[in-house]
Amino acid sequence: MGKNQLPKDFENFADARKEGFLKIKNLKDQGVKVVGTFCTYTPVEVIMASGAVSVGICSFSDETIPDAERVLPRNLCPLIKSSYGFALTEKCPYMYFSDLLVGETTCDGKKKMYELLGELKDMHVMQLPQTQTDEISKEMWYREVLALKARVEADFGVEITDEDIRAAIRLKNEERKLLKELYELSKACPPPISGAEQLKVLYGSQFKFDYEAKLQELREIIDKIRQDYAKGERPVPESAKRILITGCPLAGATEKVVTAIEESGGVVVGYENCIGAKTVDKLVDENEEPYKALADRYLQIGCSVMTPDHNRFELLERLIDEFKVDGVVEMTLQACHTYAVETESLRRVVQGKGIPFISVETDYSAADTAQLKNRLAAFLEMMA
Ligand code: BJ8
Repeated sequence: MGKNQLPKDFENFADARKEGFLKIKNLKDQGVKVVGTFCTYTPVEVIMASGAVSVGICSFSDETIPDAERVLPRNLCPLIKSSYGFALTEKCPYMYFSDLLVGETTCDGKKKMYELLGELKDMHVMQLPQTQTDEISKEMWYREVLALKARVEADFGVEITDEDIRAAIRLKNEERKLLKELYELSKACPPPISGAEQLKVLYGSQFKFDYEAKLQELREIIDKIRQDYAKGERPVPESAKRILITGCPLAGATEKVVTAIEESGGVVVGYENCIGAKTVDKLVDENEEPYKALADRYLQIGCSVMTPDHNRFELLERLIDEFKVDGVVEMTLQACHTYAVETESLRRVVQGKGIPFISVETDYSAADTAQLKNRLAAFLEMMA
């Protein structure tokens, strides 16, 4: 298939969240259980192994923030307000159809919001340690993974066998390998796809619930991109400055950051955040005891809620080298203290590699779109 097919394929992923609404309703009608999740630390393989479907809850728009602010303080991260607002208003079909919500004690705002959310929906909170290397934290997280298994089994009246969990781990690993293969295409100079296109696939793939079909679609889109590039298609100019994005989760309203970069002569080659490399960079060990392997892999995710947060910096430095990055843009959400405080350590790491760095703070409104555009355009111009 030729180049003309690709934009349609990207749109197919971009539309996945909306199209998933109907699919999730159909699954519910067939008696399939739905589990809503909020964070990359959730070991979704446990949910998959129970026969339930896991889905990321809507939290990327300002639509429901005024409703949330009737209960929550205004000076709170928009992601937390947005998720809670979607539960209050029942405007997120994924939240509405969820039989169970699973959250983790990540940042303070989120864990306190979960207490209120638990009044509206069935909620299971995993106690996430705040450090990643000591034996007590590892043991605690392992027990939390087992507690999730017990909760899902009890709520859904199923028994997760060893075979079930191993199969779920294999399937999720296959998805990780394909997503990684996809974003690693952007190691090429110039990259074969824009950052906006990469984001469509990374974000949209979360809302495709038929795993076999999803893996097939990912395989096809990767092959098409490769073929077009081999034929000489160069949709991104060689002169575009190669940008790596890091920071808070980015999608929906905050895509304005990607747009601002790519309309100012840059190209986003990678995402070191929860929409990108952070979630897929490492596989779960298929040869270990499954719950131990899950606990080990998930606890090592780099995030500013951990102290210290070496794993974030290790991944970031690796991506800077592998993707020949010209500049790093950090996006933090308003009132996200852990990322905002970590910005200084991050700045030192990035500048230590001799790479320009900028951190921009935003929210889910469109009010700062022009200002973001000016700041990021100036950042890119400085690199020219
Ligand atoms: S693994 S990044 S999804 S915690 S909600 S910390 S923005 S103040 S989202 Fe996150 Fe898991 Fe980490 Fe990823 Fe800040 Fe807002 Fe808290 Fe947030």
